[in-house]
Amino acid sequence: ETRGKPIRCRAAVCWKAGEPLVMEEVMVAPPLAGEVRIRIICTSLCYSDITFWKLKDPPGCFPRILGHEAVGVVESVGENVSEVTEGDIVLPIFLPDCGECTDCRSEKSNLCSKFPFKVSPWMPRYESSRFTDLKGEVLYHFLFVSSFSEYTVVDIANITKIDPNIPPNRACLFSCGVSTGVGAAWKTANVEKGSTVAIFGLGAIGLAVAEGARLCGASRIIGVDLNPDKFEIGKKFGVTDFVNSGNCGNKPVKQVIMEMTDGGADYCFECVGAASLVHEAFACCRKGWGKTIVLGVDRPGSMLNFLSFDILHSGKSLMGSLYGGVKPKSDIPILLKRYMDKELDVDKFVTHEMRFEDINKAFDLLIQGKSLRCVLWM
Ligand code: CXF
Ligand code: ZN
Repeated sequence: ETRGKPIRCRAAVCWKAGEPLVMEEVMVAPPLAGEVRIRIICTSLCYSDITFWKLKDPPGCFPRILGHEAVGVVESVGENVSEVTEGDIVLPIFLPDCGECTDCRSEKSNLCSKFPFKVSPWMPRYESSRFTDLKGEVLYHFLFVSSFSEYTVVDIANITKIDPNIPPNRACLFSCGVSTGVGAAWKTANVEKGSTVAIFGLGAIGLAVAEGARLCGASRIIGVDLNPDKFEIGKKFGVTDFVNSGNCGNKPVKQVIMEMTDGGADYCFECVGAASLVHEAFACCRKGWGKTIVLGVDRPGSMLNFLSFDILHSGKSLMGSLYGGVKPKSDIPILLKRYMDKELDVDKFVTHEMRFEDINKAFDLLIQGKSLRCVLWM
């Protein structure tokens, strides 16, 4: 019986930017009111974990427990929590969904205003940590999830209860990457049947956009990447055409795509997190109705600059998409049902599975571009 007591367990702690994680014994405090303590079943790595692990400028918060793509089982709940109970299978999700504010009640937004999303080192409701090391020093949270730990505490606004029959090594992908990419095509862009889509960057997010665009009935899905191996990989995700941006002769990518699409793609997705690629994507979408969706996570402080004429005279839209526009509590069950009905295929994202203690190997694979998703079993 652990309810109400601190739990001692293993976590992979990042002590300093860019250094290998260290398996440590840590203490996880019981959940406060509105919070839930969960035992992580499995967690996968998302490139945002690497981005914040590497972060030197501006400096990140360390020591920190990273990880935000996971599935777990509720161990205990704090006061005022009735939405889930002990034993429920849940996804912790970095984007809060309070269900009550104007934005959560609107179909048009997934950006909660009661608990605004931010990259904070704390819990969302109390600006404090539930983690300490055995000396009593505070360990920081990450994206309100911190799943690189056998136990973590998550706000109820960041929890979605799921069908316990879904295999955990697939369910965890919906906690970030798959939902972000599929959602960007489905919810943010609202890709229509017969559309032409161009995807810049065929990592897991770009490939999830392809999967989403395929589900929406897009007739052409153009993948743009520097790595020629991505074409064969992309085909499995519905990519119909490939542009090798490192080898277009002396033609700019913009010209190649303009020619391929006779005037530009209906929807362009930036899935890398590079300002120059946002400009390239915007240039490749069709005047009048083209939409460019920004999904990539750039360094904090990075800027975009557009000629006002290029906005005014083109009639194009530029949109940001956090978590693919997906509303965690209401849209995740829809996506999971489409997975269970075998419409949405996520198996092909899982390129590796290993034990939690091998987490540094999983980091290396993702950094080297050798994995899409590596699932770690606790
Ligand atoms: C990202 C979204 C933008 C801020 C950092 C985290 N989400 C998930 O990887
Ligand atoms: Zn992520």
